[in-house]
Order: sequence, then C-alpha cells, then structure tokens
Amino acid sequence: MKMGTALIYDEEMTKYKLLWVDPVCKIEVPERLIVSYEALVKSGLADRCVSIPVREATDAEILLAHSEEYLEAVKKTPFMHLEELMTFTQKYGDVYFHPNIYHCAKLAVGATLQLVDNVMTGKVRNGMALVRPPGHHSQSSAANGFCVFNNVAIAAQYAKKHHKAKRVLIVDWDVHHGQGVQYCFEDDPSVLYFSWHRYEHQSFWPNLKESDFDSVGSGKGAGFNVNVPWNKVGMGNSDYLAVFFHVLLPVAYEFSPDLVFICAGFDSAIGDPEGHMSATPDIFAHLTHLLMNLADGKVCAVLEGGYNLTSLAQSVCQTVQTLLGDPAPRPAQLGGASAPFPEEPSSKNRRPAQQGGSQGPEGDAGGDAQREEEKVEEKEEEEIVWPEPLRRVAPSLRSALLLPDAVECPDGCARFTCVRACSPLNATVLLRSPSPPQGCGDTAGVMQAVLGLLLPLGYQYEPGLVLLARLPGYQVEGGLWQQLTCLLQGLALGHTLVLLQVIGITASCLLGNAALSLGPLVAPGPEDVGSFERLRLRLQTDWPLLQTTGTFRD
Ligand code: Q9C
Ligand code: ZN
Repeated sequence: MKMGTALIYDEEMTKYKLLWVDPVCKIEVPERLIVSYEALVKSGLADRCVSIPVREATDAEILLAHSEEYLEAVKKTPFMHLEELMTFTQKYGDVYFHPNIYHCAKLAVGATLQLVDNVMTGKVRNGMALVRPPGHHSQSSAANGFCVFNNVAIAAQYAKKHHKAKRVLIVDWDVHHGQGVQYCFEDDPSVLYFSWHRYEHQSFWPNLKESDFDSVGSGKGAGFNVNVPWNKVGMGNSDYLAVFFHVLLPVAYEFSPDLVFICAGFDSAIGDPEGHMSATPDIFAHLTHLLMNLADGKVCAVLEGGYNLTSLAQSVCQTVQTLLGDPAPRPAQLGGASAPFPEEPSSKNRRPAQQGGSQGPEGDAGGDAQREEEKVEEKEEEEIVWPEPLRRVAPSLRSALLLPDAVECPDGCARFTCVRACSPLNATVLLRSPSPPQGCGDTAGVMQAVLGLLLPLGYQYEPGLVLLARLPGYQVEGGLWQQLTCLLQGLALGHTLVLLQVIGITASCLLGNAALSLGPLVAPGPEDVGSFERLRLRLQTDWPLLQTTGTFRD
C-alpha cells in the first residue's frame, strides 16, 4: 500500500495582490496562503507531509482547458502597466490582474499537476496543493472569480491523458459554483463533477441558471454533473453530511472513480464573508475521510476559495490531518439537517486583523456611503465566533490485535506479548447496525444501506466505540467489508473493536489503508430499494440525518 501525503506549496504564489480599490476583489489576499501554510507548520502537520516542489505548467498543459487566444492574452499581462491591467481586468468578471499573476497561475497549475503525478504513480497516497490564484471559475477563454487558469479542470484532463485515468471525480465543496469546471466537462461522461453552492434562487454570484439542480450534463455526459444549490445561507454540519450521505457518495460509489479531486474551497465554512454558512472547520475532516476510500485512496485536494483567515487556516489543517490518516474528531453540532440554525458560540475565535497599509496605489472608487456599509458588514462578521477545533492526536498505537498464539501476525502488525484486552478503549457505547433490509444481498444494495442508513445513524448517534462483528453465517463480500470497516472509522475517534474469525483483509483497514475499490456499481434490485426506503422513512423522524426531503422542515 502506498503511503504518505504530499504537500505542495511555494511562497512565490503569495507574490501578487490587488493594486487598486475594488470592494469585490479585496478579500482575495496573499495572507490566505500565508496563514494556511503557517498553520500547517505550527501544528507540525507540514513536517509529516512529503514536500514536493511546484513547477510551471507548460503551454500545452494550459491548453488542455483553455483557448490559445486566451493564453496569448494572459501572457501579455506581465508587461502591462497599471492602467492596461485595469482595462484588461474589466473584460472579465470579479477578478484582478497583476504583473506577477501569470507566473503564479502557471505555478498553481503546475503544483496541481505535480500532485497528480505523485499520486497517480504511487509515490504518495494523497495530497494537497496550496495554490493561488484559485481555478474553478476560469473558463476556456475567460478569467473569472479570482481565477486565471482552471487548475483542477486542467489536472483532470492531464490525468486522463498522461495517467490513463478512465473516470475522474471532482468534488467542489467551495461555496461558489465552479461553473468553469462544469462547462469544461458538460458532455464528458469520464469526469463526474459535483458542486454545492450558495445560490439563493440565482440571486447569489455568479447568478447562473446553469448552477441549478437541473443542470445534469448534456449528450453523453448527461447524468455526470451534479449541482446542489443552497437557497439559504446558514447551512451547517448536518446539511453538508446529509448531502454527502444521500447525494454525493451514492453517486460517487456507483461511478467508481480512478482519481478524486477536491476543489477545496473553504468559503463554505463558518465565518466566511462570502459564504455565510455555519459549518465548522472540523466538518472538513469528515468530508475528506468520506472521500478517502474512493479510487483506492487517490485524493488530490486543491485550494480554491476561503476568505476568513482563521476559518480558512483551521479548515486546511483539518483536511491535511485527515489526509495524513489521523482519526477524525467527533462530529459536532449534528442537530439534523436544518437551516438556518443558530450557533452557540463558546469561545472567541476572531479574525486576525487584516494587514493594512500596503495596498498599492489607491484611487477613490467608493465614497462615504459605501465605506459606512463596509464598516457595518465588518462589524457583523467579527461577531461570528465558533469553538476552535480540539487538538487531534495521532495515536501512537493505531490498532491492537488479540490473536490466538497459533495465528500468524498479518503484514504490518507487530505482536506484543502482553496486550491487556481493551486497554486503549475506554468507551462503552455500542453502535448496532440495523439488520440489513430483506434481500439486500448484492454489493450495490449493501452500499446503499451503508451510505444512506448506517452512516447517517452512526453520525447522529455519536457512539464512543464502534463494535464490528463479522459473523460466520452472514457473509459480506471482502471489498464491501473493507469499505464498511474504513468508513465507520470516521466515528468514535476511530475507536473500532472488530470481532473476527479470520483477520485477513481487515488488518489493512485497521492500519489506515484505503479500502479497495468496489468497481462501478449497478443499480440495486427494486425490492432492495423498496425495503431500504421503507426503513429510512420509518426511522427519519427520530434520526434527522436520514431526512432527504424538506417535508420535516421549512
Ligand atoms: N459578494 C472563489 O472563491 N465575488 N472565487 C462575488 C458577491 C466573486 C470567488 C461577489 C467571488 C469569487 C475561488
Ligand atoms: Zn469560492
């Protein structure tokens, strides 16, 4: 099994900024990258990653997702003066140019491609690229939404071309719709694009009809584009988990990707001035964990948005620590999917003061009224507080096996002569899985029950211990058993007690390796679907994470 988590970052990508007054673009600052990287260094996470150098993307690579005319136009920006840059910028929406942004944009694409190369060749298991400018809004012939080149779209094409990836999943958890990615793969069934985004019935930027739920792709790509528009702000941890359990994961497992990209924007986290959502940074540990058993663990996270520096840095750390394999924290605030819900702030978590004074030449574009408005908005944002995520510890002993003397120790395990039973486990609550729906024998049916029933119940219940028993009479296929074992380790801080007759394939999961891919799934039988749905309906009043419609709320 491949090990290691890549971290790809270069300070050079902090070396461009907004050179004039523009209230729309002022949130996209170099500090976004600086605080994210510093948080990884301070927490010791950066040291645990495999550091990989960035490189510049070539023209040919950029042309995988962009037109020649556009590339040639951007190539001229390093030689433009302020006035020319401002004029060039005005051709596009919500973006700014700087003499050094073309260089940084080439590095951002190159960093993402370095990540793909290292993950696809097995030098590392997974990784994260910390990049600026972001990519998911940029289009074949247009910069947009702070994005110049579409880092992830280019990387997905590159993975298909240079690493023979047959199916690529892109999970865009940024709070904005990555319309650039959607356009790029609209008719392509080999790339499945999922995005949730603040929408508010098209009143939120980028205000596109095609960001709605009914844009599902076209031609051969019909069904391979999944949009989840949020029509309200304030979405929280349960809303995000519910969408993963009931929408994304069933589709993703059926698709069975060879590679997973995360358009990892953290403007979907609490405190963000763009998103106005309520999900806390620790939820990204779970979102990451839930994707890590797809594609044999090949996950490439690439930074997109995220404009509250505190929330951003915490969320980046949660994501990287999970990629490294540390157990996810207890999922907090799972009151059930309901929006908006009031948050109970319990500790101060203020935005660090913005570095002022070095914004370059500033004309007066705003006026007093606008400045007043900004003051009000800033004040409101500063009142948003949330508990700082608890320190997550990497356990020094990950798994203990109690084996009869005659049984050989599995690969990667060490035999201790004396392990007191259950000494690492102090919890006493058991999670009992519901008995599987009748006739739920095939892989797709069991996966549907695991994702749609077992995981939501488990997350809502918040067990202190997961007890898994593989009973001789009830045979679960090997890959499925691995998926079940791995996915359930997101609960109870990873405290899992497994009762087995044969250790075999389970050891690998308990040691932190990804579960093997199940291959593309076919539709489960109609009886399975029926009994599954009846069970979900019966339980959903008591277990809000099982709710899939708005019937029970607003
Ligand atoms: N307040 C990324 O997150 N401005 N881009 C919207 C509405 C554009 C966001 C203005 C936001 C672009 C990568
Ligand atoms: Zn965004």
